[in-house]
Amino acid sequence: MIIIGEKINGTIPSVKKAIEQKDEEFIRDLALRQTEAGADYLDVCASTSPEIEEETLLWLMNIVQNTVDTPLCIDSPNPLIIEKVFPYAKRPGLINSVSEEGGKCEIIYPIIKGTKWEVIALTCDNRGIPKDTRTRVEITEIMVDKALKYDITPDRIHIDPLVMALSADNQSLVNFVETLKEVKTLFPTIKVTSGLSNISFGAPLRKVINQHFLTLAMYAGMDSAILDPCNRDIVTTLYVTDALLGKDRFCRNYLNAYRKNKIGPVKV
Ligand code: THG
Repeated sequence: MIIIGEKINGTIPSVKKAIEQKDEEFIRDLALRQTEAGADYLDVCASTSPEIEEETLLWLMNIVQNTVDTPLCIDSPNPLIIEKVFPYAKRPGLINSVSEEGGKCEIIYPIIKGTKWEVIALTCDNRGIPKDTRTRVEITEIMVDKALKYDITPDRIHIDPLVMALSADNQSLVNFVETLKEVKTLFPTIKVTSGLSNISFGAPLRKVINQHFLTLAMYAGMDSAILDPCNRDIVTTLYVTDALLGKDRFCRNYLNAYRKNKIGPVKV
């Protein structure tokens, strides 16, 4: 599993405060802890007012890059902001995100053409987030076709099928799995990704739902996920599921993580 660490995000109240107070140490600590926990990418999302988003994102990116070598996942709803901060990234990472909404692919694809950058592509368009699998697959095909025009191959694309809240749609996971399967049949090398927390919106015991979603999505073949790598319960789920899926020979990783007190209840 490719882990995208979610914690440097201005929608989280403590991070919002750190951004307002220009608390570099707080951001540095999040970069270090998520890297130590095994994050492959670090999501950076300013989530400020549009006027200061560019400078805030750059500030976050620079702190992360001066602290760890972990590649960035540049997260903004505005492709023009991504275009502006992109030249300041020191090494190839992930763009979060494009979609079929408002010409995003046309802005982002040219800037990652000929690079090793990968991109998260959301299956939505100007009509919004589709309720059905079929439209999600159709939007995927459009985004992949466009990417090929810039020599961006499917293996550099992480499709995010935008999981609905289970409380709003009881077929949410079922649709996610169906989309994943169909997208992978069409494009065998493509990656499928998801945030963990959308599924549990509006429900009690959110973290339990997120954990079980992770297990089922991994079983279905999800390749990457945006999650909190410092959450011990999630880390436990990751190790256990990999072992159960036969992806951990002799359960070596699982046993090592247990010995190092990284999984299960905290031992004092
Ligand atoms: N898809 C894509 N990008 C995304 C999302 C997605 N970016 C934003 C969001 N969804 C993923 N990021 C977060 C960031 C923080 C939290 C949830 C999603 C969050 N964190 C809690 C905190 O840090 O306090 C703790 C969570 C935990 O411990 O499990 O709530 O869907 N492409």
